[in-house]
Amino acid sequence: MHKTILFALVILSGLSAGALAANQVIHQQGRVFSSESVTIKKGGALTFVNDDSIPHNIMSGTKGSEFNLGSQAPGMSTDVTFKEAGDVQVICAIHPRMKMMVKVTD
Ligand SMILES: [Cu+2]
Repeated sequence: MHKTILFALVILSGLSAGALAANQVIHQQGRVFSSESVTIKKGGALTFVNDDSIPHNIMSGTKGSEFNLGSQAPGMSTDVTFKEAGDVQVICAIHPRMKMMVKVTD
């Protein structure tokens, strides 16, 4: 009896921790990002998903927050952590019209 209750508590707490840690998800579909602008806390991460049938190449040249994921195949999902506060311009190196802003707050 006691063991059963403990087991249930472990499962419940595991689920709620997972829900709290869930990243905002940015989709790439029709060669656009699903959001033009998102706000996250410093140290937080976004999950970028490629829903297109072509590769994308997400990157940023914003000073202090530079990154380049390289070619992201269709169906792939990649997390990017933002460690510096400020506005980070995120683009696709393949499709110049794909742009979004990540506002990273302290
Ligand atoms: Cu692209």
